[in-house]
Amino acid sequence: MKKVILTYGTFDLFHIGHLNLLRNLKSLGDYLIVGVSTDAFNAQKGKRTVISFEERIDIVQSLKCVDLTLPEHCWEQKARDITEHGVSVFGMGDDWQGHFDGLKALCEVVYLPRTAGISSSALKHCLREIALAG
Ligand code: C2G
Repeated sequence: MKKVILTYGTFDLFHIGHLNLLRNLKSLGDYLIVGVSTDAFNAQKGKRTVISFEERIDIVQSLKCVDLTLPEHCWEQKARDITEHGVSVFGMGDDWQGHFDGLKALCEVVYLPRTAGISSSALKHCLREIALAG
């Protein structure tokens, strides 16, 4: 019986913080499912991405530690995904600490340490600085 792990994210400008999290989540089980936020959902989150959904999900799906990707269309789909895929553990980085404790009724919920010093927002800022410097 495989132990299924589930997480979600935007994964814009994919970086080592994303990879560390996905690797650490995969180490908790045998099968990692990653929901990637669609562009429409990011607009709802108030997040503008540099990389399109199609390219973001393609990058995540290509990772050795990822077994399945699915589009994340809304906040509410998590419970259905957990049930549909027989998820044992739902995990996020600890910047989300406590936000998804309501899912503890369905599966184990873990929040793993974020990788310090890297974020998509910081990368976007660097790109902007480089562009301005010409
Ligand atoms: N992350 C991390 N370390 C970083 C940056 C991000 O561990 N330096 C983690 C975040 O905690 C998150 C995952 O990587 O668990 C994806 O981060 P984002 O792409 O920023 O995802 P977010 O916009 O937080 O969307 O329904 C949940 C949302 O879709 C999460």
